[in-house]
Amino acid sequence: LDSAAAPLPSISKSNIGNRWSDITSYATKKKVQSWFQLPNGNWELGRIMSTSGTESVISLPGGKVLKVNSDSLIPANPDILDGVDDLMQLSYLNEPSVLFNLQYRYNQDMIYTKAGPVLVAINPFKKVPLYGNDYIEAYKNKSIESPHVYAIADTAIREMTRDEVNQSIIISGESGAGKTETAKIAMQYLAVLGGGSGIEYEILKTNPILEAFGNAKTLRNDNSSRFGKLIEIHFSETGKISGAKIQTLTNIKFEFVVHMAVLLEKSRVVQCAEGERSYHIFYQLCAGAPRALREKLNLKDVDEYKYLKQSNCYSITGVDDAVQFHIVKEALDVVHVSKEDQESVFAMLAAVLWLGNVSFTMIDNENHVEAVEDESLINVAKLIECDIADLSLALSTRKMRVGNDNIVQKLTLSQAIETRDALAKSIYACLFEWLVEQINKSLAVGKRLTGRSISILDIYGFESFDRNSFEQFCINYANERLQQHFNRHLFKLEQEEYIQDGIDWTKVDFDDNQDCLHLFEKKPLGLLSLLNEESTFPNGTDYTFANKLKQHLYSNPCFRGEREKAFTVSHFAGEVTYDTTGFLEKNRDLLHLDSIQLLSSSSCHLPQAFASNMLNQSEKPVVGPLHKAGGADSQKLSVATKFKGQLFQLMQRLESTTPHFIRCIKPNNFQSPGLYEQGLVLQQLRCCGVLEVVRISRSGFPTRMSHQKFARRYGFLLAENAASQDPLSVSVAILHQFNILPEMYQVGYTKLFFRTGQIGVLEDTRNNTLHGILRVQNCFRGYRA
Ligand code: AOV
Ligand code: MG
Repeated sequence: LDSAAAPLPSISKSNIGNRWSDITSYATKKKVQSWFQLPNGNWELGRIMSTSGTESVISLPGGKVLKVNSDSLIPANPDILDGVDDLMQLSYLNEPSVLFNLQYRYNQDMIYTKAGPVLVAINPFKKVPLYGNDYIEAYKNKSIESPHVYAIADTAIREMTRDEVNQSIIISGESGAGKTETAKIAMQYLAVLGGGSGIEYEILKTNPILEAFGNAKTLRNDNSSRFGKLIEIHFSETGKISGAKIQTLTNIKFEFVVHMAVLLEKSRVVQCAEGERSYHIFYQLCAGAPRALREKLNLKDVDEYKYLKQSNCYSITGVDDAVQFHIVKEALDVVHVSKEDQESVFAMLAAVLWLGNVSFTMIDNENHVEAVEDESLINVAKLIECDIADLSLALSTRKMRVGNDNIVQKLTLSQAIETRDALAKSIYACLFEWLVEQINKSLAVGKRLTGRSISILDIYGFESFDRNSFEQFCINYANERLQQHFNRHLFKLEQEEYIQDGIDWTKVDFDDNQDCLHLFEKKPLGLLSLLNEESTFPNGTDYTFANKLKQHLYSNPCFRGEREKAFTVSHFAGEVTYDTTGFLEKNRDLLHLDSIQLLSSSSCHLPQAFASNMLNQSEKPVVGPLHKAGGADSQKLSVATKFKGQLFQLMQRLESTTPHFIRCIKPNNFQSPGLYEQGLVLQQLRCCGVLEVVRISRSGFPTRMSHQKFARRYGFLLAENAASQDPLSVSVAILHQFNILPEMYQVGYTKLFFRTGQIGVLEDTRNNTLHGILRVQNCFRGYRA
C-alpha cells in the first residue's frame, strides 16, 4: 500500500461544491468512482475502496492501490454520462470531469461539445469527417443534433429570423486554437443556406485572398492571422406568409458581405523572428509566378530577398506555395480584381521585396548616406513607376521647414534604413487595405442593405512567446477586450437581468478582467496613454518609457516592472512579459511626407491611391524625435490610438447583436493530431471561464421573452380566444395549457425566463400548427384554382 503521493490538488473556484465532502458523507462512497490527481498533474479515475477519518483507500487502473487524503478526491460521473455532448448534463461539474468528458469525445473525433450556450471546439490538427454538404443538409433539417459550428450558424439564422435582431458568431481562443478554420466552417454553412445567387462562391473565395495577404507562419501557428476581421453577411428580407407571420429558411438569400479588417501587423513585412515567415503571398509569388511575370517583375528566389532571408525559414511543411499562388490568383479573378490590377498588386509586392535589398553608402564623415544605385534601387523605381532620382532622394534625405525656409536634411544610416522600412511597411499595409476594399466592392455591386446580418468575428489569438513585443501587446489587448465582451454577456448581463426582473437567483462569481483592461485604457496613467505620451516626446526612448510605466503603475495588481526595460502584465489568459524595445518607434510609425510624395508621383494608379489614402489618415500631427524642426512630416494617429479606435468600433458593432460564442481550444503546442494535454486544455478552460458559464446556465434560465412577445407568438395556440386579455395573463394561460412545469420557468416583471430546451417544445407546436394552417390554405388555393 503506497502512502499518499500527490500534493493536494489546487482546487479552483470551479470545483467548490464538488468535493466529496460537500456532497455526501464518506461512508456512502464505497466502490464509487473518483478522480485522483497524479504527481504529474494529470487526473486518473479510481475507485474508493474504503474511507476512515480523513484518509481514503483508492484503487487505480492497473491494480495500484493508494492511501490518500480524502479531501484530494473529486467525484467522478457515472459511466452513463461518459462523453455527454453538453457539459450541462454532467452530474458533477468539476475540472477533471470536464477534462475527461472533452477528451473522451476528442478521442473519437467529436471535437465539438456544448458548454451551456458556448460551443467548445478542440483543434483536431487533422481532417475530421464532419463537414460538407451532407452534414450541412443534416443540420439544416435538424436530423443531426450533436454540437457543431453548423448548429451554431443555424441557430444564428433562426434567431435572426425569429427575433429580427442581427446576430454575431464570436470566435475566440489562443493562437493556433482553430479560430480561422472555424470562421470558414461557419461561412460555409451560411453560404449554402443563403446561397443560390452565385455570390456564395465569391464569398468563400475571399478567404484564400485574405489569408495569403494577412496570414503568416509564426512559432505558434503555421497559418497565423496577423489581422482581425469582422465578416458581416447580410441577408435579404425574408418572406412573409399571410396572417400568421411565418418565416421559412428557404427564402433567405445573401445580400452581400462586408469585411472589416483591423490592424494588420505590418512590422512583419520588414522583420520577423527566427523560424517564422513574412506574409504567405511573398513566398507564393516567388514560387508560383509564371515566367512572363517573373521577368516583368525581375523576381528572384526567396532566399535572395533580405526581408525574407532574415528569419531563416522559407517553407511550411505540407504547403506548396506555388500551388497556393494559383489558388489566390483564381480567387482574385472570382472577386473581379482585373488582370491589370492583379499585375499592379504583384508589382507592389516585388517592390517591397526589392526595397529590402536597397543599401546605402556613407557620403561624409557625419554618418550621412545615400542609396546605392544598384539592381535593387533600379527595380524598386521601375516597379513603383517613379523616377529613380526621386526614389533615391526620398530614401536618403528629408525636406523640412524651419521657420520660413525649406531645408533638406541628409539622413544617417539608421534614419535611412528606418525610412526605407517605413515605406515598405506602408506600401504593404495600403495594399492590404486596398484589397479588402476591392473585395467589398465586388461583393456589394448594386446591392443595398435591407435585411438583417450575421457577423463573424475572427481575430488574432492571445500570444505569449519567449520574447514579446509591441505586436503581442496590441494583440493581447484586443483579446482582453474580447474576453470582456464574453464576460459581459455570459455573466454580467445575464445575472443582472435576473435580478432586475425580480426572479429568484443566487449570484455566481466569475473572473472579471476589468482591472487588466483598466491598466491598458486608464487616462492619463494607463499603458496606452503613457505609451502615446512618451511617443510624442522628442527625447523619449524605450528606456524612458519603461521607467515611466514602473514609476506610475507599480501599485497596479495587473502590472509588474521587470529588469532592464521589460514589464509584465497579468492577462486573463496568463502572464506575459513584454520587452519595450522598439515600442516607441512602432507606435509612432512615422512615414515621411517625402515618401508619400514619392508614391503620388508614380504613374501607376495603385501607389497614387496609397498616397492619397495615407494623406487622408494624417489627422493629428504628432512630433517625433527626428522632427524637432517640425513641418513637413506626415504623421498619422499613433498605432496604439488607431488600434484602440478600431477595436472599439468593432466591439460597438458587436454590441448591437445577439452573440453566439465559440471557444477554440488548442490541445497541444505541437500542432499535432491525437495529442491531448490535460494541463494545457485545463488552463484554457479556466481562463475563459467555461465551467462558470456551464454553472450559470445550468442553474439559470437562458431563454427569455417579454410577456408581449410571448403572448403574440404563442397566443394563437390557446384553445380560448385570448385577444382581450393582457399579455401576462395570456402568457400564463399558455404556460398552463402546455403543461410547462413550474421549475422550468420563472415569471419576471417584464419577461418570462425559461430553462434550456423549454422554448423548443413550444416552437415545435407552433410550427406544426402553422404548417397545418399553411397546408389548409394551399389546399384551399388549389381548390379555388
Ligand atoms: P487560429 O486562427 O486560432 O490561430 P487556425 O484556425 O489557423 O488557428 O488553426 C490552426 C491550424 O489548426 C489550421 O491551420 C489547421 O491545420 C488546424 N485546424 C484548426 N481547426 C481545424 C479543423 N476543424 N479541422 C482540421 N484542422 C483544423 V491565430 O490566427 O495564430 O490566433 O493569430
Ligand atoms: Mg487565425
